[in-house]
Amino acid sequence: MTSTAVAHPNIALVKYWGKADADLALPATGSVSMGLDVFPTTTSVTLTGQQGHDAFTLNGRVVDDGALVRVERFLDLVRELAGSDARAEVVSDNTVPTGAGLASSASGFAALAVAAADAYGLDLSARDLSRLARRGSGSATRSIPGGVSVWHAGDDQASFAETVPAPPMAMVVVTIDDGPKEIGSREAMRRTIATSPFYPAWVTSTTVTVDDMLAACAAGDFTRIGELTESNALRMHATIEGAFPPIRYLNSRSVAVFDAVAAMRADGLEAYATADAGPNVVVLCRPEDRARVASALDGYGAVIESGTGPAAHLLRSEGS
Ligand code: 2P0
Repeated sequence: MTSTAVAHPNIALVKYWGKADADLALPATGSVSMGLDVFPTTTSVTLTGQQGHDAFTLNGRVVDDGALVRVERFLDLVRELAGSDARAEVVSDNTVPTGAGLASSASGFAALAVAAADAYGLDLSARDLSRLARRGSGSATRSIPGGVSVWHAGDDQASFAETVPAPPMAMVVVTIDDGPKEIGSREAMRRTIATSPFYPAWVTSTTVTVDDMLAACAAGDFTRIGELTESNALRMHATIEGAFPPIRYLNSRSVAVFDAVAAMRADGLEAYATADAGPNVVVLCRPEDRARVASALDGYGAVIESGTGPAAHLLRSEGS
């Protein structure tokens, strides 16, 4: 039995930064994101029935380090739900630049959740798939639904993501550096919570921003969505920079893109910048402006345009 699923990354308009419960992967606040239609991850899960370990191949290479442990722990959850002890072979093709702050774990664990649930014979709702993906990586919760989605804070049952009404939007991804980041977001979140004096203010302000963002999305107010997006990203980076020892993900070239985007707005081209746990910058714009925004940012890094992406879905389910 082989099940194959595809999922896309998402970029948060209101960021997730910090857990309320690490074991259950419950976030300290809600978050809102737009799913991309570029950089898909395609993952196949085949039950081998063998004892011992699961096997994991990523982009043609056998993985035997911490990433395998993370996949095995995730599959343990699926096995528990399915009442199975069968081991699995996971083969994944991830077109996101791994570790570059573009949430490769989001599409990765969303595709794995859909494929593994099918392979183990679980018939999960979209909500329960989202809750399952959450246990692999927080941001994967939001890669289960398509379009613009909200990931609710709450307990294990209530913390899932779902699509919300929003106006048509596009993003331009400016990849400044596709190498692995110096400090992963999981560790960086822990350090931020433990040492940044700004963290409590991040939690209270982001809780308000989630509601403001959902209202702006429902109203189709692109300008407000953009303003909230850029402000929330800068607040997240300020909070992270307040950690000790400090963590700084944005470099001078990232800041130059934020400046270029501000200059676009001054020229009447509405665009807003955001950035995750790495130096790359993602620019939110109206769909009709994406080519102009992309050409204005050519030269700052590798530029890729994206529309709003689909929900994670099963591609094939083949019996052996
Ligand atoms: C986000 N990020 O909302 C935020 C903004 C990065 C910056 O979610 O520990 O890989 O697996 O739950 O999902 C990256 O964190 O962390 C992330 P875990 P994850 O997209």
